[in-house]
Parts: sequence; C-alpha cells; structure tokens
Amino acid sequence: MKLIFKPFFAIAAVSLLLASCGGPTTKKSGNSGALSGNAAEKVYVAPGEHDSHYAFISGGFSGQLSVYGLPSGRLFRVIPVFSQDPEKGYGYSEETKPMLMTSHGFIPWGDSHHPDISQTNGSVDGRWVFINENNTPRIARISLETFETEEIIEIPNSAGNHSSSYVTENSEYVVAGTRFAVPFPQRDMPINEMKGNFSGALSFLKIDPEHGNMNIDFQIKMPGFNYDKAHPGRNASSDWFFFTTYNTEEAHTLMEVNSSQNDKDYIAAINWKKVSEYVANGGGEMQAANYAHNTWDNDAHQATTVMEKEVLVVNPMDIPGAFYFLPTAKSPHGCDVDPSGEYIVGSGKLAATMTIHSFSKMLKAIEDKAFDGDAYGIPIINFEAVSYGTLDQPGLGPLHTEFDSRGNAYTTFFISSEVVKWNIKDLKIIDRHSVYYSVGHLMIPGGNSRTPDDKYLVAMNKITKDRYLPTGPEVCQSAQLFDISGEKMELLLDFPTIGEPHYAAGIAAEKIKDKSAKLFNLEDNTHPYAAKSEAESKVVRKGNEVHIYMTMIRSHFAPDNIEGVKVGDKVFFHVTNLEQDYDVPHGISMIGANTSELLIMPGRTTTFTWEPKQVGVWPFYCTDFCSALHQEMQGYVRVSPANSNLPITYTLDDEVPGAEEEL
Ligand code: RUQ
Ligand code: CUA
Repeated sequence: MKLIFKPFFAIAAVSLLLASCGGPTTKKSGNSGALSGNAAEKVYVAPGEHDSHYAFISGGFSGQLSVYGLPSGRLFRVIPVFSQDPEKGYGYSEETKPMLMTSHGFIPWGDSHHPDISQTNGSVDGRWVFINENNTPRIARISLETFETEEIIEIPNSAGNHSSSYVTENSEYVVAGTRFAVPFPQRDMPINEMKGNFSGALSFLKIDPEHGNMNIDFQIKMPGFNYDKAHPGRNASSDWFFFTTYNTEEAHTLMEVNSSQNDKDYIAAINWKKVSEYVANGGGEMQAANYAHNTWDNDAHQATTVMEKEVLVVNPMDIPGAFYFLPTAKSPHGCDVDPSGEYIVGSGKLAATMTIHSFSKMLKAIEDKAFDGDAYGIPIINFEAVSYGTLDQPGLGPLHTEFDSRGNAYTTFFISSEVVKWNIKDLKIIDRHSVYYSVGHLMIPGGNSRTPDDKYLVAMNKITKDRYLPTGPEVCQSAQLFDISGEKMELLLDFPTIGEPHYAAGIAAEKIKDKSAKLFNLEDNTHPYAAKSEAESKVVRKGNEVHIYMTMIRSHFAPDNIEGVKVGDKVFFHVTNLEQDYDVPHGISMIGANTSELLIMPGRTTTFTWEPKQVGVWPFYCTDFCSALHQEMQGYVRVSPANSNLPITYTLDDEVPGAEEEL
C-alpha cells in the first residue's frame, strides 16, 4: 500500500512546486506548496474506488473522444469517432468501415471538437454525447450505454463545421454551423467574387427522443460570414440559439488582417422554435444535396451508409421575427449563455472588453424596433439597446465561458494564460488563476446547462512546455483541474490529454454508470454471418471468396484447423465471441492480414478479411490475454497454390465442430 501512496504524493508535490516556481512566462500560481497535501487528498481516488464524475474530452486532431474520471484525471477509454482506431478495430472491421463513409469517400481520420451531452429539462441526462467533425463536416452521436459511436451524419453545404454540436434543453435539436462561408450549393466560381455570393449554412438536426437518431430537419442559409461558436438559450431564452460570427467583412484573403477590420461583428440570435414551426407547416425549400448518413445497428453489429439526396433549406427573409444580429466586439470566438438564460456572453478575442448581452433587453429592443439598419435583410439591434454591459480589461484573448450555479462566470484567456472568475450581475472580477499555458476551452460539469454541478472546473491548455517530462519536440496538451467550490479557485491537478482537447462535457458518474452495457446478448445477435454456437461454425467457399463462420470462447476458436484455402482467395473471418460474461473480449489476428487484430466483445460478431499471398500453414491467435490458457488460443489455416484442387475442410479437435453433439 505504502509503495502506491508515496510516489503519488511525490508527483503532486513536484507539480505544485513547479507551479510556484513559475514557467517560462514567470506566472505565479495562486497556491503555495503548503496546500499540496490538501490538493493531493482532493484528487486521490483510492485503489478500487470510483471517481465522482465522467469527463468526455475532445481528441481534436486525433478525431476521437476520450473518457476520463474526475477528480483523479485517470484515462478510462478512447472512444473512436471520426478516426480509425486499431485498439478497437474501429474503421478496420468490415462492420465499422461504413461509419467513416462520406460524400468524399472513406475518410480515415477527422478533427473532433465540441462534445455535448444530451439534456432533459435543461440538465445533462447521460444518454448520448454528440461531437462535431470540423474538417469534413459531420456530427456523431455516441451511446453512453455502450460507449460506442452509433451514428454519424455528414453536413452538406458546410465547411469547417465549428459552431457545433450543441444540444437544446430537451435534446430537440443538435446544431451544426459552418465556420467558413462557402458557395451554397457548392459550385465553380472565382474566389474574389465571394462577397455577397457565399453563404453560411446553419443546420438543425432533429434528435429522435427515444433512440437518439438524427436527421437534418432544416438548414438556414445565412449571410456569408464565418460562424464560430454557438450556444442554445436556457430557461427564458430556450427558444433561441446564438451564434458568434467573424469575418463580417467577407474578406477572402489574408484573413488575419482583412477579417479584423470591423470594430464589431455579430452574435446571430435565431428563434429556432419559430423556424421549426415554419418548416413543420411546410415552409422551406427542398434542395438537391449529397451526404452520407451512417448508422450503427446494435443487434446486427454493423453499420450501414445511406447517401441522402436532399435537404430542406430555409431563407431567413421568409421568417420575419426569427433572425437578429447583436453587435459584439471584436471577432468573437466563444458564445455562451448563463444558466438563467438572461446573459449572452461573447468573447471578443481581439477586444479589450467582453460583451455581455441581455436577453430581456433583446426582446424589448425587438419590440421597440431599436435597430441600426440590417445585414442582408437581417435587423441589427442597436448595441446600447441589447448590451447588458461590458467586462473591462478582464485579461487578454478571451475564448470561452462556463458558469456555476451561484451566478458566477469563468472565462479563459488564451494570451494571458488564465481563468478569470467574475460575477455576472455586477460584472465584477472575483478571482483569477494562471493556467499552464494558453488555455482554450474550460469545462464545469453541466456548466453550459441550467443546472451546473459546480465542484470542479477543467481548463484545457494548448501549450504545456515544462509541465511534464519532455518527449521530443511535442509535449502533450494538457488539462488542469480546479476546485471551484470556494470563493477562490484552487488548482488541484495536471493531467495529459489525447490530441487537442477543444471542449469537454462532464457529468456525475451516477447518471451513467449503472446503465453501462456489460455485454451483448447472443440471442439478440442478428448478424447475417453470426455463428451462435460451435455447432453453427462452418467454412463456405463461394468462388474466390471463403467465408469462415468462426466462434471464440475461453480458450479456443472453432474451427481451429482450416484447409483448402488457396493463394488468390479473399478470406472473410466472421468471428463471434460466444462469451456472455462482463469484460471478456477475445481478439483475433491473422499473419499477413492488413485489417486484423480485432477485439471482439462478448456476444458480438466482427469481420476482417485476409488475402493470403503465400502458400504455407499460417497461424492465427487471440490477441487479448483472456485466461490462463490464452497462449493456447490459436489455430492454423493451410494455404495451397492457386491451382490446387484441395476441398475446404475445417475441424476442431480433428472433428467437424458440433459433429459430436449430433451423434
Ligand atoms: S474551439 S479552443 Cu473548437 Cu475554442 Cu478549440
Ligand atoms: Cu481469447 Cu486470449
């Protein structure tokens, strides 16, 4: 026991020491070394104990979503979403390959950004996590029963899918907004004719309340600005959605200069309820489109791709009273709404002040028609008429804000590397704490909902430099955990992340853990190539294709000797794990197969292919140490020359599997 304790405390103490020494930018930590013991206790989860919260942290350019425990910062799982993952066989097995299909073909990796948990009555409910792919625009839905990606839908007419994937208060919609203005629909045209000719697509995906399945209900064809981030309203403002915009200049080149000309850009306020009613009553226009909709079937254990051919497009001009622009300083990034729904916070990354709008003032201004002209027909509300106030000189480079349940906001500052806590009502700064370094997003479990669960805050940092042992030119990006239950924020822990942790979503563990799947019922398995007992295993030749219906159970495969395969064949291993116990996967790998080494869960059937190039007797084996006889879990396939006449035979213990039972 002691051996486990000692190094732990040593590490925690060292990291706090480093913090108080200051890094290369000579930051001061708010904590003294004296607190280190206290901080260590607060994050210590004893062996065998569970964390109190799950944190789902975006993998950024890894394309995945990782699952951590809080407060320990322990990594539990990487859920493959937009990228192939050899650990899970995702994107390699025949069954999962369709999940990565798009209108551009099979795309083996993506850029994941903003996870958001489904909500009921404005609270995170632990049913699904949604996450956006930024590069080839897509939204994914992940089940929090299986911790697997169940659905991915491509977003047409969109590019740089960044103001995504945020969920309304009762999971009516998940939103996908384009970052880049593009021709809508795409067409061949000169780039320098962009202004007035490109558009920004904001897509609203309806979520099936029971199963979570998504479909694009409508796409709003907005002016050709960049739409950076978004947030649904809460409570009073829950019928509305807010999107930050930049490049309202509609510049097409040297953007770092040309898209920063306007003193203010906008937050677009959209009454999505109105738009939803409008389309329910037959509004909008069906337009041709081409996008992939990939769905995983948990009983058939496989994904299918459907290419969708049209999308319903809505023109803002056709729905008066549903679209407004709120002037917001300057090139705002984060767009955040507090739990009451009254305050809309725009983080102007190039401005000295942060703009806070008032929802009730917005409604009044709309009633009074307090407008300063329009942009492409959408009324621009007068700044004074909608602004609640500004937070002056809070820090440099504000990016994102989350909230606690006590009326406080927490904003990250990328340039000055800090998290600032401020009171929303009186716009007073309460506390500031350095982070190491260059923080992007932050997350409080439920901190973007009506009901923040506000013990912890996780800051996600882009640059780590001296915080960990060096590992070559790249140091992992990192997360830092704070206790925010008191007046002052207390830094508790540093932990590394997978890829770039853009956003994260957190939730109390008890909302998820008891319904987590333990296995897949063999009885429910409808996979067309399933062998649900050893007696059902077989090997069938169809021309050049050989289909092996194989089973696995501790500690053998059935069949485990196969002959009659020839060079030039395409061999399909359809492998069913017969186990019906929690946490007993088996793996399989075949020498020379390039989609091999699949890990197969209890009750599941998974397929890989093998095209043997050389004659011989070739072994396959289990890749997951599953029992004391795991090393014995192996078999042979005999491969004969292409012109051989050897018939297919297959055995286990020198009998056809199941033959004994039949006698
Ligand atoms: S965005 S910080 Cu997708 Cu702010 Cu990354
Ligand atoms: Cu099955 Cu190792």
